Parts: sequence; structure tokens; C-alpha cells
Amino acid sequence: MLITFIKMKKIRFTLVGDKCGKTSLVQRWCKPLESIKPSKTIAIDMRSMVFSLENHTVCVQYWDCSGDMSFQNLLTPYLKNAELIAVCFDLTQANSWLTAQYWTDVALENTEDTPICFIGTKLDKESKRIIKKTTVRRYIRSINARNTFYCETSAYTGENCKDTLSMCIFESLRTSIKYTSLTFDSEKEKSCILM
Ligand SMILES: Nc1nc2c(ncn2[C@@H]2O[C@H](COP(=O)(O)OP(=O)(O)O)[C@@H](O)[C@H]2O)c(=O)[nH]1
Ligand SMILES: [Mg+2]
Repeated sequence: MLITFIKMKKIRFTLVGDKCGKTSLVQRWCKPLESIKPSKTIAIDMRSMVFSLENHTVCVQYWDCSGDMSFQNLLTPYLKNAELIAVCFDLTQANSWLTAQYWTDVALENTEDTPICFIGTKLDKESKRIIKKTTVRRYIRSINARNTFYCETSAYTGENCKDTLSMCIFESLRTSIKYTSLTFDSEKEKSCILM
């Protein structure tokens, strides 16, 4: 048991974006069967979980950053040390998408080739959607960064949360330690768009 723990690969995900549902998504990832209890994030929260993917067991650490811009200078080290950056935004709020673009600039200034997953949240509010998939895809192409992909989730219903997490783990393993033997289930790829 101890040996397994020592050998386990640790990967750090840093989640940035405004108040769009990051903490709720992390709750859904860590406790998929429990109902969401939103809680205010002061500066940064850390949670971790063990996840198995394709016979690899990994410890995932979530660095869940506050959406409050007064903490923004504190957060840069968490971008630099991440194996994956999740840039989150609320699909129903134009400002949230603008803030996501701001965080993308900060991430690109401070990192090199770290995978970036764009996550559109609150997919359950489809009728109130303002940010179209095509807008996000066009933007991601325009920044011309490697290792970017796009997923949409609902922490409330759980829709697409597990596939998004699998994709994030897969991409961070692939780029950080070159698990070339990893293959990805094509069903999961359908719900996440590799750019
Ligand atoms: N409709 C809907 N609301 C959500 C969802 N996720 C979070 N919220 C709500 O969005 C607000 C902010 O959520 P929170 O997780 O604290 O956002 P954070 O500041 O980015 O961590 C809260 O009122 C949540 O109840 C979701 O998937 N669907
Ligand atoms: Mg939060």
C-alpha cells in the first residue's frame, strides 16, 4: 500500500476564472454522488483525490483559485507549477468569457506548453447560453497554443464532468511524463474537443 502511494504520480490542476462554478465542479469531481454545496473560496483552496485511468493511478491535486481579482497576484505561482490549467467560464455570462480570456493571457505569459482546458460551466442552463461553442473554438485557434482543448460541463447535473476530468488527466499525463502508451476512449473524445 505504502509502495503504491510513493510511486503514484501527482498531477496539479489549477482552476482559474471568475465566479463561474469552479468550486462546484471540483466538488463534483471529488464526490460525484453528493449534491453540490457551494462555498466561498478565499484566495485558493486545495483538494486532492486518487483517480485511475488506463491502469495508471494518479493523485490529482486541485488548486481552486478565487474568482476575486484582488487575489490575482497571489495566483501566478499556481499557474507556473501546474500540470494542467483549467480556464473556466460561465456559458451564460459574457463577462465571464472576457475574464477567461484575461486568465488565458496570464497563463500563456507564465507557462510553456502546459495543457489548457477551457471549461464552459452551467451547461444545464442551455436556454440561457450566450457563449457559443464556435466562439470559443475560434478564440482557441487564434491564440495558437499547443495542448488546448475545450469541454462543457454542468456541476449541478454532472453532465460531462467525468469525461472532462478524464481528458484533463489524460492530457496532463501525456504532456508531463510522455505516457505514449496511453490511448483515449473515442466516446470520451466526442464530448471534449481537442483543438
Ligand atoms: N445552474 C448552475 N449553477 C451552478 C453550477 N455550478 C455552480 N453554480 C452556481 O454558481 C455560483 C458560483 O459557484 P462556485 O462553485 O462557488 O463558483 P466559483 O466562485 O467559480 O468557485 C453558485 O451560486 C453555484 O450554485 C452549475 O453547474 N449549474
Ligand atoms: Mg470557488
